[in-house]
Amino acid sequence: MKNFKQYVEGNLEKSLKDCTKEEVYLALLQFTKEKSAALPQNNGKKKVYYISAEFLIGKLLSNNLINLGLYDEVKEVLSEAGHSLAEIEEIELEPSLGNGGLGRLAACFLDSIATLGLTGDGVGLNYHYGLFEQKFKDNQQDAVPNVWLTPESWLVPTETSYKVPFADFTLTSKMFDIDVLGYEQSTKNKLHLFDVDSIDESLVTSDSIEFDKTQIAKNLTLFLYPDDSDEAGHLLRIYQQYFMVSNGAQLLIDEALAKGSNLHDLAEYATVQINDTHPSMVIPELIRLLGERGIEFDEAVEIVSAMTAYTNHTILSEALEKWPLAYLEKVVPHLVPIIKELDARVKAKYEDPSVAIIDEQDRVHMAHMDIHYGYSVNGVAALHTDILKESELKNFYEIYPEKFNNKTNGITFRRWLMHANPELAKLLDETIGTEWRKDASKLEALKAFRHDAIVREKLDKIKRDNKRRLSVYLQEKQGITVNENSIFDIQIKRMHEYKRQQMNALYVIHKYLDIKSGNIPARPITIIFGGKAAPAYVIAQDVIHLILSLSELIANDPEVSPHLQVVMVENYNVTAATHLIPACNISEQISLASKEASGTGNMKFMLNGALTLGTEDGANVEIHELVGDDNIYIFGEKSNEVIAHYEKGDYNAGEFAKRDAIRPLVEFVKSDALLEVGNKERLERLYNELTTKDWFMTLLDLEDYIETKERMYRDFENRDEWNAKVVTNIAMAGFFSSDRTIEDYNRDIWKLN
Ligand code: KOT
Repeated sequence: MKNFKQYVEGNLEKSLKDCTKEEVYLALLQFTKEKSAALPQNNGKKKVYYISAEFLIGKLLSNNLINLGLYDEVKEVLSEAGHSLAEIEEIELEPSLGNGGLGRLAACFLDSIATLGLTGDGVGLNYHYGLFEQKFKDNQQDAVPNVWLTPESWLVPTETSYKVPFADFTLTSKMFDIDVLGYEQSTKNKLHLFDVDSIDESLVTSDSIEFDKTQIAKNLTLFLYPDDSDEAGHLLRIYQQYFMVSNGAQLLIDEALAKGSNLHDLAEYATVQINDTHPSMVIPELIRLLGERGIEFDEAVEIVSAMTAYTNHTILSEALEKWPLAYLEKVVPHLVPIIKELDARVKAKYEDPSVAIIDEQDRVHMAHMDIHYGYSVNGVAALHTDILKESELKNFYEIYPEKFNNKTNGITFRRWLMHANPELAKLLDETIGTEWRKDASKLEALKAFRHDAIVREKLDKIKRDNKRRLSVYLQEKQGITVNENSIFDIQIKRMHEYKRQQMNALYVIHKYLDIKSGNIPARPITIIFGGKAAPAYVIAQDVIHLILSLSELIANDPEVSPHLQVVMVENYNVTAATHLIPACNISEQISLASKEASGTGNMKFMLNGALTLGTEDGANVEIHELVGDDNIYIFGEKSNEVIAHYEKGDYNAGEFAKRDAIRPLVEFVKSDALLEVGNKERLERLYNELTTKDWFMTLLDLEDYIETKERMYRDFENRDEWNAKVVTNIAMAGFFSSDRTIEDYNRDIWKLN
């Protein structure tokens, strides 16, 4: 096939040199789509359907060029013609079809399924607007609609269409596909995104994410996770979820029939991974569809139970879906008798009300249905799975010990190393050979270079270059100048109290007051935050406000600003992450122990040579085990201690707030100095929250956090020692390749050939 230069010059009838950036981008998109269209579909007998409300795929151009093995060639051809691939990439709009970890994990998994040559497709919804775009105004978050769909995108319309029945109408779907390429694989998979053909984008104005939630045929796929603070919002979510799973189930049955299934043997052709409970209605829907096709109820239950597996991503009780039966009656009345029958069978067998599907208040516990009627239940990190077995889902574990298993999360090294940090990838090639690109466990060979002065020196230079690049990016994007010689301390993730960005903000106050009192740090410090807060989550908005207010206060204080800078990156997303992570020295993973199921940012940072400052939570525990005590900075109370506090109810924020080391920090939140740049209502509310409730125990770990971070900053000054730790972290990161995770899923759960 022609190379890119010939392709452009043949198609556009002008030289690559003379093309505008936009012309190059469109040509490159077309070129890449044609290359991937030419690849045959993976077509094993059995297929995994990864059904998920979110696929946070991010930009695809570089990703696809890397996987096609064309990245270096295209980069060179472009550069010879005076273009930069990095600039061309910027034109692509990021599909933000997810909130955070759960959606990004789904995207990494699709990459790894294809890379391992397994037959597996994603099934989701074609949201017309991604997660809202975050803008800062008056030190507060403003949420505006986030357009990503343009006439030229990676979506390929298909002829596939289904009828999806609801209580009072039937919708016709249309399936769009995105090719999913594996790394240097000759076959591909698909991400199927379903849409309704009657959607009406005019319901949305450019400056508000509010819209009429009642016109389902016009709004069903408009937004990812529409606001659900009222009943209409809840109902819309149920409409979305059912639309997604009914399409997925109909597709799965059609594809199995086409391969020769007689439906009695459906589980030999398909297995469904239910990505948290948003797709749980796939269980009653498959039973219903099999019934329509002549299979008796008992047998249908048996078939479906042999082909559905559930992944739990959180123990936060407010995130565990429990739909009122009355809502399901309003939206999908045809599923209700099936769900009631499934529940009746459980109740006949087990008296324990805690394992019922329908509770005393007539709410349907979606996870309970998955556990009783699926064949596998997995958590996403060792500690998380243990907590599920020992506390959250203990009663289920006692009934079905054989169903429970752990699958520690992973990340694709194609995006998070090869693309995000090409210099580091090159250093690895030169130092340990290129095998790690196909087999991440080979990274361990780097350990032998822990004391190699040249390797350490090179790592140091790569980090400095990445800091410079990040600084240019922040300058262009947000007009912010950062000091490249400072230590970069980064916390990027969704804003949530359990993730404790507020603890990091209290550290900032500590450091500010310390500098004010004359203690100048050995090296300037840049503390970077990034993350969106759910529009209805008031306290999370207040924390953003605190960070932005601190940032302004410090920037305007000439005594402090040379030594300390606080940056809150606007509209943090996958693209921003690829710029931030390679430039980081300190990776903040400071959730309250037991609350972060796994985390995956922690893995990306480690792989890119940052050291972790973290609690013993989620996958931090496994990072700690792999690198050892000397190569990670752990602080705070352990998960069993935290769980005991909740059980005994003995955590008292007010007591902690009175301590000498803590009082000045929390008092500063509502101080006159801060109120000059901040909003009284927000800051006072946050102060009250921290000093009276503090449900996620910020103050419990604050002193230990401050001490540990100070120790880390000191250690950074011994750069040889620091870089030895960096080497160990990179060397041990191979375990967190999503290729390993997917091999585990396939071996234990999917069992594809
Ligand atoms: C959101 C709503 C309901 C249920 C679960 C979620 C959820 C969980 N969204 N993201 N997560 C995160 O999933 C990641 C991938 O497994 C984890 O690494 C992370 O700890 C979860 O918070």
